[in-house]
Amino acid sequence: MIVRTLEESEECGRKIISPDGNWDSTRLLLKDDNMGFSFHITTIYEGADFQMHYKNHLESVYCISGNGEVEILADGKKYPIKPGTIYILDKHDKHILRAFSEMKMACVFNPPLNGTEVHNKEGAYEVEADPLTVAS
Ligand code: 9YT
Repeated sequence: MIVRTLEESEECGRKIISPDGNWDSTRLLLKDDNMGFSFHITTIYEGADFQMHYKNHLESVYCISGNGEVEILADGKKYPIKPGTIYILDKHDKHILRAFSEMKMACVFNPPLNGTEVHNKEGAYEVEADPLTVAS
């Protein structure tokens, strides 16, 4: 069994601050834990308004506190986010996240992150090639 606290995870280098100034995220569970998913507590800063496109990952995001909205670019639909809301990006949906107040989110990624990822220009995380599946 693995037991960690948010506080100790923040102090031991698991907290990543996004260079775009929109969020920070403490990655409590990562690829090297071998669970098949990663689990993060993410803070979206008040006023953040940014686009993401997780082409290489599936993500679920549960709102613990704060208010905002998520807009799906394919159809322009906007969904309010408040404590208790989960949004599930099951189709690698290109989306915009807006925080009307600071939001605390619990996020799960499949495949799991290795821990150091920040968004590329497309708002995606790169995936490392799995050495077991690379042809020799
Ligand atoms: C809600 C969201 O996806 N925010 C971006 C950061 C991400 N949750 C992460 O890397 O932990």
